[in-house]
Amino acid sequence: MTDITDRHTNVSDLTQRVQRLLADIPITDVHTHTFDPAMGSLLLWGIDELLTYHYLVAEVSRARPDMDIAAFFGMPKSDQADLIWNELFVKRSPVSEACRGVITVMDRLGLNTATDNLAEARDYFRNQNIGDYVNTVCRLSKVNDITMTNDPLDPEEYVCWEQGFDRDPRFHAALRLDSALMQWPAGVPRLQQLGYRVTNHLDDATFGEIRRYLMDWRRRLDARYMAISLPPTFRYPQADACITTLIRETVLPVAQDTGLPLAMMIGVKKLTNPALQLAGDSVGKAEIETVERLALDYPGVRFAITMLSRENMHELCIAARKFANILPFGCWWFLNNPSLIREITAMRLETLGLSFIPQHSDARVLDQLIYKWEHSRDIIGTVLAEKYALLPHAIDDKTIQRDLHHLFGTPIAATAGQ
Ligand code: HDL
Ligand code: ZN
Repeated sequence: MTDITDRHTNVSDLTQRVQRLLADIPITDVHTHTFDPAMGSLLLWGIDELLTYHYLVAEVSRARPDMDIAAFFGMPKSDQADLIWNELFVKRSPVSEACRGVITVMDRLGLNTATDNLAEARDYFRNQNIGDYVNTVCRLSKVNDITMTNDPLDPEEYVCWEQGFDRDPRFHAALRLDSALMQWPAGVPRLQQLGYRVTNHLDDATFGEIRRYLMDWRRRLDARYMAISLPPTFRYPQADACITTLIRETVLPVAQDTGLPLAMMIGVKKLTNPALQLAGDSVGKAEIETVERLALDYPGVRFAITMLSRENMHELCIAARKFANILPFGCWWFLNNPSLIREITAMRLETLGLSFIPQHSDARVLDQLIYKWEHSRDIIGTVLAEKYALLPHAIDDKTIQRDLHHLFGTPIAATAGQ
């Protein structure tokens, strides 16, 4: 048995080895809001997009409670960015995770982070072309496989798919279902515009047309999985809930027939503060029994699950121990912070071994891949090294690389039966 001093040396040695090896592991990012560069202005990048990320809008609304948020949203994006830079980075230290992320990106791009203005940063980005810049971001972030969030009902995105484009092999599609199915019948007019003969009535005819929509667009996007975000109040079974009926009658039959995984992101309270727009969503504790019942009733369906409440993450680990068709993934949104990534990763390794996907970036702005993955690799690699250090036998580099490839290199669809 190694004594405490040896153990500490062992941990720091193992941490250095894991981090060194992890730096060369190509990353698969299973959930982002980035887009293939061929999709034009849908892909957000650059300093003004980084600084007006909705996480920072929420934070500047706290720094400036006097500010008229509607007037803020009415400002040109560059003015919004200047205001956020001044309030959160110049007048205050950028210690929040979202602020630190911008600093990390700027620093890795060689930009001065101690500046009181954005002139140098804007000049840098003005001289970038998106094709080369995607390569720069993928090189710095080590991400080589990016899953988008795709919504054919979004008019701007629909045009891209209708016109067709040469796809960048690094960018993969996921068919997002929220606009079609949530707040039923809000999606009906758009589904009808795309030629699907749905009505407001939840009857077999409408179910059949929604299944046709899912099958058509799964194929057109070459989607890796279907995804939907759900409120903490989502329940299954729930006889009188539209969304539960629609998932049962349309999404799950398609998942069963095609083997396409279903990603369910559960626990978001949309527009708790509507004035903040995208920044106005909040979190609520969901019911884990709903996840367990779905996994029990649909053993042939692969459920990739992430939840927004810290308390739900432990329950999800235990549910995943009961059902191999539950795949926990990521530290989502309000959980994507160092203190919680550490806690969640440790509990997952302790309860699930390596049978989970530790992180996704949820990046909305391309450049965020740089910080979201650097910050997460740092923590996840360290927690894994601590677990290795508890084993009495030596762990060689090949073993560490095998485990890291498994944790960071497999897309949701490929992890079936891992
Ligand atoms: O529903 C989702 O996919 C969430 O990730 C939301 O897009 C959220 O606004 C977000 O960006 N979280 O990081
Ligand atoms: Zn997301």
